Amino acid sequence: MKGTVQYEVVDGVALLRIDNPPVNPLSAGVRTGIYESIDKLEADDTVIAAVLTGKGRFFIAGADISEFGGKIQGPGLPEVLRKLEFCSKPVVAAINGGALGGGLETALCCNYRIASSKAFVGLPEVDLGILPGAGGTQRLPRLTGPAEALKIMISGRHVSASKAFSLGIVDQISDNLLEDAIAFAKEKAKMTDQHPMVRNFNDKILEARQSDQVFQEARAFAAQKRTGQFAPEKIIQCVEAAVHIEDFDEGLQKERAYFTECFVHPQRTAMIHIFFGTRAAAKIADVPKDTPIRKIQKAGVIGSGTMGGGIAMCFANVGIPVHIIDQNEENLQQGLSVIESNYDQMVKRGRLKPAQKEQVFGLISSGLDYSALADADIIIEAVYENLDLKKKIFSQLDAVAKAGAILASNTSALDLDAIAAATNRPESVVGTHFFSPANIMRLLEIVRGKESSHETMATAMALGKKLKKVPVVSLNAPGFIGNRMLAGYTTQANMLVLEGALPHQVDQALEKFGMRMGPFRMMDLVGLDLGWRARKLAGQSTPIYAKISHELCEQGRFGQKNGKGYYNYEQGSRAPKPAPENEALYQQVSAEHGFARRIISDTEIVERCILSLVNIGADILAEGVGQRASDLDVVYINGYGFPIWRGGPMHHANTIGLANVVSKLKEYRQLTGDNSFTPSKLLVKLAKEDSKLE
Ligand code: 3H9
Repeated sequence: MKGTVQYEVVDGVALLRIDNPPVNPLSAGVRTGIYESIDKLEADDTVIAAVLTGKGRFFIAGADISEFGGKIQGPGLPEVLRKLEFCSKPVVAAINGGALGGGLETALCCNYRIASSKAFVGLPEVDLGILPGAGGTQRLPRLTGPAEALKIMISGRHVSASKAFSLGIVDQISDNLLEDAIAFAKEKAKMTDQHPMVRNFNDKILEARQSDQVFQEARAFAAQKRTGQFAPEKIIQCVEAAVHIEDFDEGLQKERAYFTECFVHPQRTAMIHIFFGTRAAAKIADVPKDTPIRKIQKAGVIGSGTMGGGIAMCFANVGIPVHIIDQNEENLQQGLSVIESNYDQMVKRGRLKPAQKEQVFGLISSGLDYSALADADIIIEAVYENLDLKKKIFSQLDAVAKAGAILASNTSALDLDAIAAATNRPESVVGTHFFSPANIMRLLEIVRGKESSHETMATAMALGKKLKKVPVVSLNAPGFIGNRMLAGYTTQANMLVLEGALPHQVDQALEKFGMRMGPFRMMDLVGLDLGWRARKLAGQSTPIYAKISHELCEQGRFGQKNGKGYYNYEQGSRAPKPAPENEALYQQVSAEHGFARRIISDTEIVERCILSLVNIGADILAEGVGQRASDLDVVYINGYGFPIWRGGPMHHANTIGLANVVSKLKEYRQLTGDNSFTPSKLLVKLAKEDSKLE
């Protein structure tokens, strides 16, 4: 059984230390250990109280997610917590670090809670498609009141020790945790009164019976932040039960029933797939775990445009000084003022204190001279996409950067190996493809050149995590992972409009499927003129799928930037309004290119767009450009607004069955004559074997 609980008696107090590295989940060995320790301390007359704590960085990170769906060994968590809660001797939770999910629920079954100032708590089950199923939905509202408890559970956010103290979740903060907890336990053991049990705290529950406004607010919050997800409504129903059901144990039973509903729901499988997929994505199969990682203590960024500025903010936000270089003072000042106004916005929204702004902004320096980057540990180039320019920059960087410094390119489209060849250190060159806005978007594609060393790759992955990104590796191939898949998706969206759908219908169908933003809203946001201008500059003809977009640009409709594109936008607003005036143009372009416009169903829209992602994704896997199917899912969820509760496009394909995917692709090839629907060989093979994309 995984995990143990160490038992020691210190001065009449049983000290129970959970030992299940790295994060102390409640695996079978831990549950058994707690259960048996309670028996032991109950039987020992010399023990007057107990302290429960964790070894390492975590108190307890929750139930052991890797056990989900398997056969349960040892006692179940509810049974263990009941034993803990009804222990006849006072139990103090000494929360040494993170207490998440079942970890916080365990602490809530102790009589008292003391936390170190570095500790944090939370009930993030919602991120796994489930709800706190070990009493959290019934106990937390009794301490914080239902409104705060609902916010914590629906957002899944971590709550700092000081905030937890102010909300009444913990009783004390201590920087001398174990000593204080033991002394506190001894003191409490002297009490003759009954020790507090959270189940008996009813004041905040009774107060909440007066009005159901908190539930209305929680439903509005869930609809906005967790669109399409099943668990949030169940969390709300659990808290309604906590408020309205007199008998605490009956409330627990309700919670159990709702927990089971979530547990058997496909969203749970999808979201746990993403939990493990995100962690798997951070690992590179052939790069050993113990590969040395270079320290990144100073960074450089070339280019102070939108991407460069956003990337610089990522470093400053985690305390790494960063120096930005641009080719002239005017660009630099403009770039810095955008960065500063981003920080000012954060201050305005209360996400940053003014003093913190000074501190982070103060970590960003700038200049025109490359020599200032001589002591940087990594330099990221983020200038516009022009291979010759990038090669020139890399050769200059190679000359000034110290030995061992990593040179990275933010290119989204160019050949990294050609860029690396401009240096004498191709082993230290890597792609770091950030997504816009770089300071916000979590996805980071780490592009592996043919000579990028293990050390460079391991360092880039570790840096991604440090910058609070989700790093995913791609080989150096056109479009890498995300944009290559996106091209198939947007091509289909465009073709659907040529064939008879309207942009808002395509957007609505895909948004109903769960995409955060339909493709035409996205194209309007990015700017329709980018492709149009690039093609004009290169003297290229317009591909069929871009014919409508081309005509819109010819009419001066560039998207949000000038208030009209596929949609219309009012001054200063990003809300799309229908643009019926475009419909004649759609009809005209369709007719000119031989399309007889027809009524297209929402099902066809979703299947053609999403299956295109899947089909290209399968080629990416077959070519080894992406390491695993879950990496592609992680890319799509973190970079392209794919709904997490569907587990990403490849998981979605596995869910509907690869044989169905293949037959649908063939059906659409037949219908449209479009060979891009020819099923990927990998899909055909896996469908024949009745297996899955992995
Ligand atoms: C729950 O509690 C249900 C109850 O309400 C009811 C039950 C009846 N289990 O993320 P990291 C692994 S649901 C098993 O890289 P970090 C993780 O896979 C649970 N394994 O580190 C990774 O393994 P590997 C509610 C877990 O420092 C390693 O630990 N709790 C668990 O960046 C390191 O993880 C949650 O939802 C787990 N619970 O972040 C918390 N947690 O090295 C989920 C982690 O082999 N966990 N692992 O790849 C997290 O949010 C983050 O992992 C945490 C650490 C913040 C803890």
